[in-house]
Amino acid sequence: MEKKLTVDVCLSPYLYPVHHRDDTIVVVIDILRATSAMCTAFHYGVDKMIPVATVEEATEYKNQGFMVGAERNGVALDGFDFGNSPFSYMTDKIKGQTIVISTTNGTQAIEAAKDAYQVVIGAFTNISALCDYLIAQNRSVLLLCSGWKNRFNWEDSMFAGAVTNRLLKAGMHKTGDASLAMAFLYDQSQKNQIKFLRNSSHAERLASLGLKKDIKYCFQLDQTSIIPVLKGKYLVKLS
Ligand code: 3SL
Repeated sequence: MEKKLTVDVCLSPYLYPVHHRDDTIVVVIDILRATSAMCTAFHYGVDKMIPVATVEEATEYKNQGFMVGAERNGVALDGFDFGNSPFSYMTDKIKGQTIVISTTNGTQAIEAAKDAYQVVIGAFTNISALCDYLIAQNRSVLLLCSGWKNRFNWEDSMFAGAVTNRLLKAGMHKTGDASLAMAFLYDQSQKNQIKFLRNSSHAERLASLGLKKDIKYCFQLDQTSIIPVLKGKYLVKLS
């Protein structure tokens, strides 16, 4: 009998234990801005990234001589090499390097899912490569939204809706009402996506920090075909 491949959406890392299945690929999503920044870093030649949940861990790595990106509440933390802006990773100095990264939500979601069958990183900037990969795996998928401090957020959920739609078109089946709702909401909000986005809490937060350029970049489709994947404690380029 052919196996039924499903796509599920988890709207917050807090809910991850409820959605976890041993055999699914988990896509971690933090559109503004952690997973967009990670895709950019790999596109600009970083060799590995080490996502860590706490600033203490980030500090330990910094003390060992690693380059480290650290952000909390949208602000780059003092004493580290990078924040969480994709633009800060558009530099030759990251080529071939291992960079540690700790962010408010994105690295917490990676931590939550680290024992999954496989964890890959998704963003609008790698959406087509990501969907092609997921469709080719013949395996169920869980789209894990990083949200904001365990709350629902607009941009991660919309991305989950966009990916769900592509996977459904490829013959996968939705499971649970979150995937049903996000696929529907994504379609319905298409005409007003900019308006919704502008009013979303994190876009407002980043705009108030003068980061509109980052928001614009993070919504550009297919800037890279690289998919970062978690191997042990490292994110590496999926080969
Ligand atoms: O939540 C995160 O991990 C960050 O992406 C938040 S921010 O966009 O850097 O504010």
